[in-house]
Amino acid sequence: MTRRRVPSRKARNVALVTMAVLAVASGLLLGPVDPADAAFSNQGFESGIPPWEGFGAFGTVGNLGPILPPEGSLMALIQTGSGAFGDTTSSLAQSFPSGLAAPVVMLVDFLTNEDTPSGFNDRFEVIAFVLGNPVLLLTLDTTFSTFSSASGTGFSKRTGFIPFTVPLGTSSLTMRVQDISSTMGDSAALIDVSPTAVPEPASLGLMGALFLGLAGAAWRLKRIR
Ligand SMILES: [Ca+2]
Ligand SMILES: [Ca+2]
Repeated sequence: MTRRRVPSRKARNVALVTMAVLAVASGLLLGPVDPADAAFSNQGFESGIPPWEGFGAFGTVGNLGPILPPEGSLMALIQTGSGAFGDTTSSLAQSFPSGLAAPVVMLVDFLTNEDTPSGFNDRFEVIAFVLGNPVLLLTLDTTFSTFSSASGTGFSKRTGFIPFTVPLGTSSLTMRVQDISSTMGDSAALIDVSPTAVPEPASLGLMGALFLGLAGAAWRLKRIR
């Protein structure tokens, strides 16, 4: 009498995780990258908007009242007032088909005329596609964020500049500001690149990518159980 040996669940799980990690790592290490497709141009808006793609009300400014660009002499401004799509939404986006070769630290200052908190939960969001998956990198809103006075800016409150990291492997980046429930009290975001970005060692970036691979594999395992 013969018995077919069935791999244990643990062995199958280990194999699945290993395959996921190897797939991510090989894609990063071996995939040919055209530098032009991986380039993140005009990060700090010093040459205006292009190649960023704007939607709604967007532009560059040298200051907003007393607020100056953290880097260079220009920063981007997107807002929910006049010119916004549907009078509610504006965004800036850029894509990098081969994936960013290095992480980039950006800064955003979210400003609003809404009460904080209020039922009109205006928000700013950063959405990236990283290794093919959508990732919400940052949310600021009028309910949960911390604000201080923004006198002289045309807005009543601001968060001050808050950093967020656009990860290695990002293929597209979208930053969006949105009115929620009402178009009366407007909100805006000032955006620039961090002037003091500390280059992340490549090994740390790779670790981050491997972690994403592991997280994805773990999620898959949970699903198939
Ligand atoms: Ca700048
Ligand atoms: Ca609003």
